[in-house]
Amino acid sequence: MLAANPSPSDHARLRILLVDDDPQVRKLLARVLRKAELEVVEVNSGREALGELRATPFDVLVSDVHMPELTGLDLMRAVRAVDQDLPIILISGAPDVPTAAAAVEHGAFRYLTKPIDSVVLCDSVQRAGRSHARLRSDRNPASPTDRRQLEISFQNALDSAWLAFQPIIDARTGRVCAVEALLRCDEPTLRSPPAVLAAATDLGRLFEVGRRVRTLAAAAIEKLPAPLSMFVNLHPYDLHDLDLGSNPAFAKHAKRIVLEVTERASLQISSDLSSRLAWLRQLGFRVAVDDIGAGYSGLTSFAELMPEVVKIDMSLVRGCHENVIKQRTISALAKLCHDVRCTVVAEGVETADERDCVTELGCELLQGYLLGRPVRELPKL
Ligand code: G
Ligand code: MN
Repeated sequence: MLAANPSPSDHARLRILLVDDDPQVRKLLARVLRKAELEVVEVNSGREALGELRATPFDVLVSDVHMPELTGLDLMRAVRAVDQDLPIILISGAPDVPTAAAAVEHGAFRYLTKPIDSVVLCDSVQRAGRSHARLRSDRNPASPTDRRQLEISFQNALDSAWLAFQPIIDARTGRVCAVEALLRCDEPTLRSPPAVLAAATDLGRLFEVGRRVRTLAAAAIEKLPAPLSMFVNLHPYDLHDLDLGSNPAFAKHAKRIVLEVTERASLQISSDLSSRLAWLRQLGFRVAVDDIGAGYSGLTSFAELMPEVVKIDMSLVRGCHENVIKQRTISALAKLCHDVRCTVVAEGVETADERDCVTELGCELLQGYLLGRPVRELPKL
């Protein structure tokens, strides 16, 4: 977790986190910044930077782009998962358009190219620090009580979190072959998973939700009759959380776990993410793209993630037996999936007509109220 509430006003001087794997460049930049009365903490990798950000608040992050392991862009994505506001200044010796575009997309404050002019650097950092202070006071207009209340509600949501399980049925045999684990909690102000995720995002505590879900899922799968699999929902940013593959209790069951990723929040495919996916697959996890065919979802994630499973959104399934366009869409999606040996699940099946229609159109697995509602108990074989 990054330090949740960085407060520049607590510091007379702006605190700058400086990340560069080249010690000479880093020392030089640090000297320039310190001369301008800025407090500088130096680290030589993205990983160390995340550790520092977790421990104490900063006003500005200045990072090199080209670094081994976590690049400046990867670091920026990881920071943005939990902190929308921290100004980030990227520095590159070999600027290129895709990096600049990604920098803009994630709201980098500046993208500076080497050799760095010391006046430009100090000026950018000072302005970034001032804009951070403004952002914070706009966002939290003297309402620490609201924030405190949200923190209490969110903590209660995490503490009371439990999983509901909805069966996924083999259309051919009518048998249960998997369950989807769905987050539920007993916090009255944060009833739905999107509400919990929105609160987590506001508080900069997004990774905590996924970690809690995976802890609960790991415990539940111990009791899930073999060979049933468990589908576990991820927020796209969870793909950047190393805990995903390195939590032993969860990874132990990787072969029985399908990680569902939705395009509800945009998915940033990077080289880092591709290698992360390869690693997760090596551990045995399968990947599903959730909500295909929903208003916001394109086919980008399908192309980029090369999932083992695709879940067709319930908006396409609803009334499909009476709608030729829906039928053609489902049929085309199913064909595309079969061509690349990907399993198709129809979600939100509520009637026998819908069930028969999606089965005929090529969906192998079915999920929906007709076949079983989400319940606390795991199915028995
Ligand atoms: O985005 P995702 O597909 O993970 O969302 C699953 C949600 O859909 C769950 O909250 C679940 O309760 C709900 N759901 C599951 N089956 C049905 C269904 O048949 N009809 C409707 N309306 N909702 C469903
Ligand atoms: Mn899902």
